[in-house]
Parts: sequence; C-alpha cells; structure tokens
Amino acid sequence: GIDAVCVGETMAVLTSPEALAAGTRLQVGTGGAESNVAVALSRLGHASAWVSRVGDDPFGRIVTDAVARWGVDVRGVVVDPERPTGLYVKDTAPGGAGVLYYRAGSAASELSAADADRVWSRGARIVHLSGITPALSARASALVEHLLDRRTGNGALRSFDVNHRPALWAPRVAAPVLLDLARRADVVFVGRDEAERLWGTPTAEDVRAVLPEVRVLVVKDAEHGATCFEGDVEVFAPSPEVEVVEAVGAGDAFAAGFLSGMLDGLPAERRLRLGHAVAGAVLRSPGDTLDVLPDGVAEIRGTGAGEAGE
Ligand code: KDG
Repeated sequence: GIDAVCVGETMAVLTSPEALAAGTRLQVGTGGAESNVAVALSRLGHASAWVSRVGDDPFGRIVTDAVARWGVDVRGVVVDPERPTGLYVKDTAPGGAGVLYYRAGSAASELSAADADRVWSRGARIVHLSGITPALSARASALVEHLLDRRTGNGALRSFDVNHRPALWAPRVAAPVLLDLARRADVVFVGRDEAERLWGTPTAEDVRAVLPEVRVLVVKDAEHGATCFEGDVEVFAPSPEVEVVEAVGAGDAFAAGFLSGMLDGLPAERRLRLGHAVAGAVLRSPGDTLDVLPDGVAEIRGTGAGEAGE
C-alpha cells in the first residue's frame, strides 16, 4: 500500500540566477509544497503519491513527469483541458521581486471534494495537506475540509502544514480559516513567526495553547530549532548549522523528514532531527525539492553503520 498521499497544487517554477530584467533567461523547474513532501518521502524510501490537477499544456507535463521521475505515484493527477497549469517566478537574487504567482484560475484551483475519492482510494496511512490549498478557491478549500473530516478516510493520519502564503491571502483573512483547519488535523506543522503573524502567539507554548487538541503539533523556529508537543510532552531539537543557499521548500522537507519518522515509529526527538537533516539538504541547494539524501539520515533512523553493533 501507499504510505502517504499529498494533495495540492504544483506549479512550473521559472527562476533566474540574477534579478529579473528584459532579456533575462529563465529556467523551468517544478515546485509545489505538497508534491515536495511526496518527493522527499519517496527519497526517504516510502511509497508516496501526489493527487492534483494540471493543465493540458507543456508545464503540466513537465511538473507531472518531474514528480514521477522523483519516484512519486502520479496516477491521481487529472489533466484539465480547460485550464492552465499554474506558474510561479522565483526572483530571489538581491534586489529581486521575490516570489510572483501566476496561478489564479489554474487547473489546480478547480480541486474540489469530487477529488476526494482519488485520495482515499490509495488507502494511505497519511494524508498530507497544506494551508495553500484553501487559499486557491472555495472548492479547493472544501476539499481540504472534506479530507480532514474524521468520518472519512478509514483512520488515515491527517497531516497539515499551515503554510500561510501572504501573497495569496492576508493574515487577517487566513488566520481563522487556518486555525480551524489545523484544529481538525492529527499532525500540524507551523512556523513560530508564521503563527505569531496569524494568531498573535509569540512562543511555541502559546501556539500549543491555541491548538491544544492536536495530537502532534510541531512548531518550527527557523535556525533556532523545533518543538514537538504530543499530549503533555514537549520535546525541543535545536537546528543544525546550515549555510543557506535558498530557503524555498525547506519547510516541506522538514515535514517529510518528520512524517518519515512517524511512519517508522521513531520517538519525537529523532523525528525532529530527521526533519532538520532533510530540511538542511534543501536549504543548501537552489531547488525547492530534495535531490539527494543528506548524510546523517541513516544514523538518526538507527539504521546507520555506527548503530550496527547495538
Ligand atoms: O513550500 C514551497 C512552496 O512555497 C513552493 O514550492 C511553491 O507551492 C508553492 C506555493 O504555493 O508557494
């Protein structure tokens, strides 16, 4: 069976090594928060699938082929002949425009509760969602609500990365929606600064206070570390030092490492360390997606050479 199904929009990413200007050459890549998680889980040896919608255009084929090449099952991706694949431009050079979205009216913005069957038919142990999808459209938001509804899905673990994207919706609008969705999930990932911007919760403990019922809550505090709350237990793991090349996708990699640890039944501290290790690999690379497993993963999992004698 499948270990995890990740649901959400993946776009073609257009990047340039220098700030955008007339004549700049752009490179075509692939980026989507949820498919990034699926790819990293596959890299970590789990059976993962990605469910979404793409346009019947070169970009849709490029992103679907890329995710498939990275080892993810893409049979749940529907091609929509009427709408285009979303695009985003990453202009992260100094003085650059940052991230620009061209995704309104995209094929994936038509995701709806009608897509839920393709998610549940995989019988996955984990369904991973993010707060990007409810910002795409009312119907996409309804899909997320439907997938978080405990009356569906045969007890699959619901994982939700809050992933507030200010370019899609203002904090004031997003805050109550994202809090409500997070409350329904079993595993929640949120950035400390993100939670503060949304819910006015400055510390990890403050975040726990607004999400007390979530089974496993992970609050990530950038280069400082991450805290996992599970029942009454609170575990902190400091972030390793990393020379950051480009940060986009690191949160997805963290989620994948942590979820990998959940699938393997690792204790919280090792799950957090695995998240940090996998995120570190994406921080050190210009792409959004995990390419090569970083050193140290086997040791954290307890399958490394150093553990052989134990
Ligand atoms: O988490 C990384 C994502 O932000 C990036 O891959 C693009 O999915 C994306 C989004 O909606 O921002």
